[in-house]
Amino acid sequence: MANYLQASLNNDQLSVQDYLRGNIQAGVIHLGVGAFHRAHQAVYFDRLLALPNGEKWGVIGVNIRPQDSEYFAQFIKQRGEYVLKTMAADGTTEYQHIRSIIRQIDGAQEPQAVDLAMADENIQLVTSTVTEGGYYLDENRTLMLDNPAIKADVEGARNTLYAFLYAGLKIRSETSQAKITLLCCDNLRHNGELLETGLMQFLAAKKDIKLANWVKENVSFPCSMVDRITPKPSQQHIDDVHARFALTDEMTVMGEDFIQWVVEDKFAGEKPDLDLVDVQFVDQVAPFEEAKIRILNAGHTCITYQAALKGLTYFDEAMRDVELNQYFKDFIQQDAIPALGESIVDLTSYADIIAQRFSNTNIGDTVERICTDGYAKFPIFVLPTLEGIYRQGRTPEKTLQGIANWFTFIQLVNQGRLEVQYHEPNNVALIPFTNDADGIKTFVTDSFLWGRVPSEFPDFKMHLTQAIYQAQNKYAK
Ligand code: CS2
Repeated sequence: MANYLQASLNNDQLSVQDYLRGNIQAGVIHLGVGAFHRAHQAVYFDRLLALPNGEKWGVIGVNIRPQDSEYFAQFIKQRGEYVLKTMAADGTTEYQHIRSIIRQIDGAQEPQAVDLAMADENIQLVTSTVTEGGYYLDENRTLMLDNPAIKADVEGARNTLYAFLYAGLKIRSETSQAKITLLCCDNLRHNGELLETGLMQFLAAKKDIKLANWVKENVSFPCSMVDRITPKPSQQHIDDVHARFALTDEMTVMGEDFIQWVVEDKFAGEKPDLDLVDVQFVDQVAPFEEAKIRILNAGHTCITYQAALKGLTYFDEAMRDVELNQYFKDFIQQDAIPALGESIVDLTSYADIIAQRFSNTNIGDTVERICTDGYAKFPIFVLPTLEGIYRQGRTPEKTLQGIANWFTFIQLVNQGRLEVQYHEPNNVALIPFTNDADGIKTFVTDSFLWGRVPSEFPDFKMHLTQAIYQAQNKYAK
């Protein structure tokens, strides 16, 4: 394989941050090295490493899922180096050689190596992207102790991030004692608080009071909002990188040019100077995360199943579809923004920017990617808008439409009537919805999805049922 550094030095299209990789020390562990991490947090750290005193913030990238071991082996083979391509709506394209993940550990194969790394007092920060469903909390923020993965982890297995945090922090508490920050980077509201409550419940289930007390004293859990649309890298993209730079890079990623990271200023360990590379440290992340989750993520979620039902492949096609474009505007203006209420974020301008980002024809983000994991996404992204509008005494028509289209999508996928692949880690939870006799009834009363709405607003069940009939008439005849 061609040498990355040579490629970037020889080809002025491939930019590289100015630091000697050999001088970099690890200060961060990241759990869950998917495409999003490689296009987001790893990029910020890559920039930080090039600044004076930045060299102690190298990242140790950790895989925690056995099913990703093969993929991760390739990342190890590439020594954690890869090319990031970013594409602006006006067609401006950049290629960057990212080198911040200086060490790679496959935790699914070598869990003890992760524990030792976490015990190292030079590690100040553990970041995580393990998907919204990867925290195993129910609608009451209760850890799903009956879930087989969590159950096994309480007994000593290594399925979830909790098992890794438990084992690593245990050694750290017994050896170095140094404080540490656990920074959740998944799209969950109050994500830091959720990670904290999940971990504390896990420690309670392990009956490890000593470690729980240590965590209370020595660990902080800031909230954060992360943003960059990161499509799944296509084969065409991999081929492009190969042709351009003579690199066989199977870990290359692509994303839009926009990037944002807002972090609550609450570090127990040393705080990296990420503000020097445009990370926003704030006292309250909530207004930023609410705006992002309810406009961007919910916008994606409410449109994508309709786009799939219409047979569209790319998300920007949905934004060019007259009906869906209008739907997005209506959903934002009638439901999402009114439910958000007062905000320090200028919500109208924010939504305009999101509309432009969604319309970027150069990123090739797929409807299929955004359809993934609907069961975990609706309660996080969409439920607050649903509830907020009912609370204002109105009917959230556009939100109901988005939900109804998801239901119809589930049915058609189940009947094998849609081309698109549905990647749904919670497939089991959807089975009752596909039952002809009472599928709709089960769906409209599901408390994981709709929280208190069915009981507090009895009309909801009828409204959603009607919206489902309409969607079925349109798409499922
Ligand atoms: C998308 C996100 O799949 C989804 O739910 O809304 O992956 C979205 O692209 C990112 O959160 C953008 O930061």
